[in-house]
Amino acid sequence: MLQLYNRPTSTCSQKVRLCLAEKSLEFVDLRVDNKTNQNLTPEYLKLNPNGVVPTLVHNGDVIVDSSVICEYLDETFPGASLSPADTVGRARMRAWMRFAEEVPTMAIRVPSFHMIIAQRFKGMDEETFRRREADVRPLRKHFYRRMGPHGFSNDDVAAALDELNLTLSRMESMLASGPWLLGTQFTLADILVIPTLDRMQDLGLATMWQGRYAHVTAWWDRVRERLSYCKTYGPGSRLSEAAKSVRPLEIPLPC
Ligand SMILES: N[C@@H](CCC(=O)N[C@@H](CS)C(=O)NCC(=O)O)C(=O)O
Repeated sequence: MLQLYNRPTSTCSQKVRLCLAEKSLEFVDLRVDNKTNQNLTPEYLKLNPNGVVPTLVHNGDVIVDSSVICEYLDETFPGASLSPADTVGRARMRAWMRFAEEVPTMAIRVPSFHMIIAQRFKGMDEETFRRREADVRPLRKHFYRRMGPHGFSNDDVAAALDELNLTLSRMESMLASGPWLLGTQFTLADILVIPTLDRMQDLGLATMWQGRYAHVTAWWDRVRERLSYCKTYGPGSRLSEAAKSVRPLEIPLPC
């Protein structure tokens, strides 16, 4: 039995949900609500000491970290393979996966929190924010402290947008020999960046690729035709759905 502790709006959870859908795997969908800090309960921290989603439990074995979970699912279950058959291809895929974790996955958090999530903390003083929201998080304490109750600085937002732009330009080069990031096969390399682009679209940042990166634009159209995309991005999967408003950026988009 596969059990996935996750949140449908979480980009890291979405990577695994996309992977499960691509492999046509059934799973028990266990929702972890971060607004009420369910990811920080002693029970959940026993499963995932980082206090983050997603966490997979497969027949009692606990697997954490979305990229690791995706590779685990692909290796463990038959069906369409999401990894190249040769070792060089797999090495290239893993190099892109590391890049995806280090650059766009980190970067997209900044506008997401700044434009939507930080609204939750409006009116909270710095000391209460640190005590209640930041310092309780094993892995995200300093990220939350850097943001504070008011959102990120314009410099932090600009740096994040610059990294998202770097990601798009790398994708554009790779997709010149597409249709997918590693060529003819749809792989975990594609899966790992889909949630970043979907979030960018949700935040109104799709103009960072539309009309600028033709291969990325065509790739995004192909991605959205996949059944796994439709299954992952149903109602309740977008941050903007539950937001009172989306805070506009005070800086220009990189060009
Ligand atoms: N490297 C981890 C990171 C997971 C992660 O940061 N998850 C976010 C949601 S996308 C989370 O649960 N954050 C909890 C929080 O903000 O306290 C993975 O890929 O699974």
